Amino acid sequence: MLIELSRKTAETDIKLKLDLEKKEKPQINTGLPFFDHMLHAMAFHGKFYLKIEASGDIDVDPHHLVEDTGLVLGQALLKSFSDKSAINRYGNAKIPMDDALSEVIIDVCNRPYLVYQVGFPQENSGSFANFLFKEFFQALVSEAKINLHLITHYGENSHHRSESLFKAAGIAIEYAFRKTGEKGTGSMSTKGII
Ligand SMILES: [Mn+2]
Repeated sequence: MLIELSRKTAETDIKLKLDLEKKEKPQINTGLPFFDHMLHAMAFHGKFYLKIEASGDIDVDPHHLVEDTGLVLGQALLKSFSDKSAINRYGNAKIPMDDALSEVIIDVCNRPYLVYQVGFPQENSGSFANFLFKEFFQALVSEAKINLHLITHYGENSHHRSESLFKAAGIAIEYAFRKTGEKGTGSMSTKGII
C-alpha cells in the first residue's frame, strides 16, 4: 500500500512516500547528506520503498527538519496499518557494521515508548550532529505509536554505529509491519485488539 503524506509549516516542508510492500530504490533528499545516507540505508536494507523530499530552516539548525521527518515517517507507518489487517507486530534485528553492533526491537502496540540506549564516540558524522537522531526516533515513535528499543552495543566509529542502527531499524520495522495474511487483529493480542 502506497502512502503519500506532505506536511508544511513555517519551519519545514516535507513530502514523503512509503510502501512497505514494494522494494524499489529509495529516493531521499533532505539537504542533510549524512541523514540522507542513514534513511537510504534504513529503507534499502529494510527492503521497502521510501521517498522523501524535505527542506527547511537547516541554516538555523537541522533540528526541526530531522524531527519533522521522523514525525511524517511515523504518521506514514501508522497509516500503513490503518486497514487493521493482521501484521507480525514484533520485529527485531541485530546488525553489525565493521567494529559496531546495533540492535533494534519493536512492538507495534499503540503505546508510544522509546528506549534509547545509543551512544556515539564522535559527536559528528560529517557535519551532522549525531544527537539529533534521538529527535528523529522520538518523533517517529510518538506518531507511529510504537514501542521502540534502540541499542548501540559497541563500536569505535560513530558512522558505523549509526549506520548499523538504521539498517537494523529498517529490517525490524519492515518485519513488524508486514501483513501476515490473517484476517483482523485477533492474532496479535490476547485482548483481541491492540
Ligand atoms: Mn556509510
